[in-house]
Amino acid sequence: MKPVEILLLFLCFNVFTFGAIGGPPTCPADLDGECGDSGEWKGEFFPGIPKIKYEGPSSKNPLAFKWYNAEEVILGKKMKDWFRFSVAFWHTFRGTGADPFGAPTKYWPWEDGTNSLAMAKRRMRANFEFIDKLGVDFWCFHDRDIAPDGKTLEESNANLDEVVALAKELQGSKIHPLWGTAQLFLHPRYMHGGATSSELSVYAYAAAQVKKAIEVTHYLGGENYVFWGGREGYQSLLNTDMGRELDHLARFLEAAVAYKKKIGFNGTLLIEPKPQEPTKHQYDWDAATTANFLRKYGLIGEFKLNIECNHATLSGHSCHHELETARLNGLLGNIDANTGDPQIGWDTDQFLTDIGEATMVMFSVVKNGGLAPGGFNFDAKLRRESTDVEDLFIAHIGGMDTLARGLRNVAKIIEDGSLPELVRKRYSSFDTEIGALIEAGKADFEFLEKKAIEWGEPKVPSAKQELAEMIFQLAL
Ligand code: XUL
Ligand code: CO
Repeated sequence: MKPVEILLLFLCFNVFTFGAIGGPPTCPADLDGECGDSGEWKGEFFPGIPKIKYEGPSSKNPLAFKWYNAEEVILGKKMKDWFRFSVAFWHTFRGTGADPFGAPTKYWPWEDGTNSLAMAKRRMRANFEFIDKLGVDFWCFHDRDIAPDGKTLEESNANLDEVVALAKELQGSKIHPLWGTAQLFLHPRYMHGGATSSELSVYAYAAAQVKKAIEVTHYLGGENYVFWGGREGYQSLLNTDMGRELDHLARFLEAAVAYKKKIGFNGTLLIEPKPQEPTKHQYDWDAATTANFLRKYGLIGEFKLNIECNHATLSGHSCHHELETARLNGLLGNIDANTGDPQIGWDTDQFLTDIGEATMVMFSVVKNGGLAPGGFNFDAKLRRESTDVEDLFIAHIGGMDTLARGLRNVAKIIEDGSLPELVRKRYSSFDTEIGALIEAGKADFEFLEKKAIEWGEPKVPSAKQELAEMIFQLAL
């Protein structure tokens, strides 16, 4: 082993060990931030970063919005109400830049290298300063991102309660979780899954963890609760009873619905489809698979979907396709706003920068009349090589501006009217008496055969795809 590899291994080991066992609250030794005896951070976490303002498209200021203007009304709604942007705690405050080949690259000034309760609280303060300066109203979290695991479930719950009490205080009346969730994938106990584990005691543990996560989401005024089944799937069908696992998943979700109602949590329950990673095959593969699962088990009225764009492309669809599938099934609840890389086959969780993609996304959102009580959660992270604190702001501003441009483009397309007209004309043969009979389910095969003989060979018009693409491009 080369010396540099030994050093990397040593660094990884240290980071993992600190993360796993926690430790006494300490202050960063080598940075300017002031730290009191209690481990509390004094002063700003993001000094020099102002409240981010709208400066318009001619601005060259990286710390200003060029397209997102929160109070501006577009298509009858304020931009902030179309988007309901949310910061993902796990990427922004727990992302280290580590990857399977390399040690962390990000050492934020307020981090002390521990997973202690004191550190969790300091991070929570950084979260709310970030949210305030960015000017958004929502945040999303996993239970174990925000508070350290304890030695027992009771201890983990007590840790969570302590951090959540601080979060509640820091939120004030304006900020809430867009959604909360339980982390059922990191701990080794979940290696076979949570709700679909072959081990009954793990099923029970997962249920207890979700119960608590729903409670704290409710306590914080969360508007939704997410189920992402990262390990609810399989690595091999040879050792898997898929039917039984799917039945267990349905029972688990039924119990979550019952508990939500019992405690008076009115937030929407969301399932977040993803085809694979970390398992070879996840049960919530894509929107259509998940809709079928919900229908089969009689859960369709109790859940909506959280569509993540990078998950959509991993399942071989576009984000727009997944959004439309969800919308047409009455299931579009929330968007995890990110994008992948066409050259990379895994979940890269990048901030969206493609204006064309953002415009397609906003088409679905506008057709859906918005997403509330859902919104856009930036389930997106800085690249490993982006290591300045200001990069956290620049990334979010870029993502917000990209989606804002998408919304403005959809408004232009709707106002111009030629694309909707092209689509209307394409199906206009059905806007007839016989078309109406077909659409009402009143045209049987004998009747249609008679018509086919009467009309002879159909004249089939052009689909005008290139014209549609030209109109779309003109709006970007
Ligand atoms: C993983 C992913 C998760 C969920 C919440 O790909 O998207 O962060 O959004 O567990
Ligand atoms: Co996600």
